[in-house]
Amino acid sequence: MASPGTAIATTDYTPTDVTLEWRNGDLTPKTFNIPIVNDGTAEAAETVNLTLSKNWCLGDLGAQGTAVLTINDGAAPPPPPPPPPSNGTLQLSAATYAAAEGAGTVTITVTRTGGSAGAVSARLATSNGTAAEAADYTATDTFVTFAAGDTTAKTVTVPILQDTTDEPDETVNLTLSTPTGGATLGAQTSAVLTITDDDPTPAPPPAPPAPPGGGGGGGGGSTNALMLLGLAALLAAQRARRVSSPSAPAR
Ligand SMILES: [Ca+2]
Ligand SMILES: [Ca+2]
Ligand SMILES: [Ca+2]
Repeated sequence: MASPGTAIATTDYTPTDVTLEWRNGDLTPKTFNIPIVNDGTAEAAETVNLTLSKNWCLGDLGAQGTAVLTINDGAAPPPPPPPPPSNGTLQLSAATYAAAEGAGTVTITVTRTGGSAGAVSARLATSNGTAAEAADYTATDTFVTFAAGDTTAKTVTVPILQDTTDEPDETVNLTLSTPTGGATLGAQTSAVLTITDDDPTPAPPPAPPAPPGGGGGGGGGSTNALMLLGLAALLAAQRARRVSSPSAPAR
């Protein structure tokens, strides 16, 4: 006889209760079928209890009077194999960084995504763009490391050097390379750091003085005043001559 374990009669199997009969002298094993029902539901394996009981006979039941039938679910697809552990992808957090010339330092960030298996690292190095190492910034070349299981972003500090020169904004190239420990590099392996100048543009030099005598037209007011004074002196002299002429002694 089949009775429910965790399986449900009719839903998971057809209830079965059969009588097995051996005639006198018959030693052949007997079989019977229990119909299994596919309910189309994804579920755990279920059980049906089988019990052998004595109906009418002269013989005795053996020790194995019960058994458990396990119905494995046929609806659930096999679980996908677990993905292989990933050691992660390392890359810069941005394509551009910026810092004022007087900032002192700028912080560059490296991220680890997509996995954290094992300890990994990658090399971050600076190189001259239009900025000059030692004059505008301090060259930096270091390995950024992540411990096993560590996905916290890491930072690298690049020193920025102040000066008093008025100049255009300058650039430093940042490059992430040489992944170790099974890590891979992401798309953002290079970036540009811009150092913005903070020095004022010098005042233009004073205009050169106008040449003496004037070149015509553009003479200043002082020149005109000198000319007027000269003219006045000339007129005064002529008037003096006219006054003195009639008083000359007659011949
Ligand atoms: Ca500079
Ligand atoms: Ca400066
Ligand atoms: Ca400067």
